[in-house]
Amino acid sequence: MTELRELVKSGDVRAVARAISLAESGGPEAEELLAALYPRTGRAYLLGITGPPGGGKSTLADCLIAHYRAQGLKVGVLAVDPSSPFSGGAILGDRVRMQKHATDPGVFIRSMGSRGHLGGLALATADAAKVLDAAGYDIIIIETVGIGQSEVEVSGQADTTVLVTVPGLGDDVQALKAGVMEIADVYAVNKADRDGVERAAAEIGQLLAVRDMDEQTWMPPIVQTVARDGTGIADLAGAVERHRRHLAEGGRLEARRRERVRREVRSIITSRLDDWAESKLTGDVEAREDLEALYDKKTDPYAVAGTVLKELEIDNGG
Ligand SMILES: Nc1nc2c(ncn2[C@@H]2O[C@H](COP(=O)(O)OP(=O)(O)O)[C@@H](O)[C@H]2O)c(=O)[nH]1
Ligand SMILES: [Mg+2]
Repeated sequence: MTELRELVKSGDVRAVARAISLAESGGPEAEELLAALYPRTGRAYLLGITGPPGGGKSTLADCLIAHYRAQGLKVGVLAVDPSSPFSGGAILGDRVRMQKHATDPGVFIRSMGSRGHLGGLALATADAAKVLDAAGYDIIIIETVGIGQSEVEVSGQADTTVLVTVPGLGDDVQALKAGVMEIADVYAVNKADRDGVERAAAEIGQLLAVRDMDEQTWMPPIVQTVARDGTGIADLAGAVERHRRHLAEGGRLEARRRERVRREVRSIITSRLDDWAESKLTGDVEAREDLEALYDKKTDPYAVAGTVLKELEIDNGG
């Protein structure tokens, strides 16, 4: 374990891969490793790329890898797909899209699929990012599919989040409005080689214009890109850089990171509580008796939950 930790710190690629696998499976060894690495984290910049499937997130990530590599920065990529258990088609696609960097020692690409519940994936992603951070990667790109509310949890893990849209989504802009828009710091209207790019950009602009603003509020830039040929990538990276500088002022980055790690603690607690509740209801003799009584309508769900929760000194909802 000590050896693995030292190898990760030295940036050893195979150790990084092993550490991420360990973090994914969880357990005491993983926690020990992550605890040892935690003080070394905080140097990397976390860049989230989210948006609907097929929007060009992986292709954009590929362009950004090239951009940052040209500046001599080490880049880690976590391609997260909640719908793919490990080696699903989308993840395979991500790999292919970033293939040309596969042999570059300054680039580490990892796919993360759903194991169990989404909260678990979000935690595993955060932990994988910490491993990469401690290993000395300067920029960590986290690609997530962001279409519903639940994905916000995963994409909320970045310092700067780029929301990728494409022309002709139409109604999807309304869906974006519902939740994902809140988390976007930069908009990339990708596939700008297609018709309707101006309209798509204007629609986002209109949605942004109705928000409450003051001088302190960050106005998310809207950048047009063609990830296929790299058009607009410098603009995109420039927009990310401006946001980064905005966060650096007045302790905003620090505040954002504090909130993130606080939420992380909360999801660790929530996920443990969930496991605990499940094991209580399946293993505890009294709880099972209560459940039988519940099935016979002799008690009610709140009463059963209340009895179980007494052990944790958690009151009823009132
Ligand atoms: N026409 C066009 N196609 C693109 C562009 N960017 C990506 N694509 C294509 O869109 C498809 C999906 O891209 P991908 O990066 O896998 O999307 P992801 O699912 O969001 O990661 C691929 O066939 C890409 O080649 C672009 O700017 N213009
Ligand atoms: Mg992808």
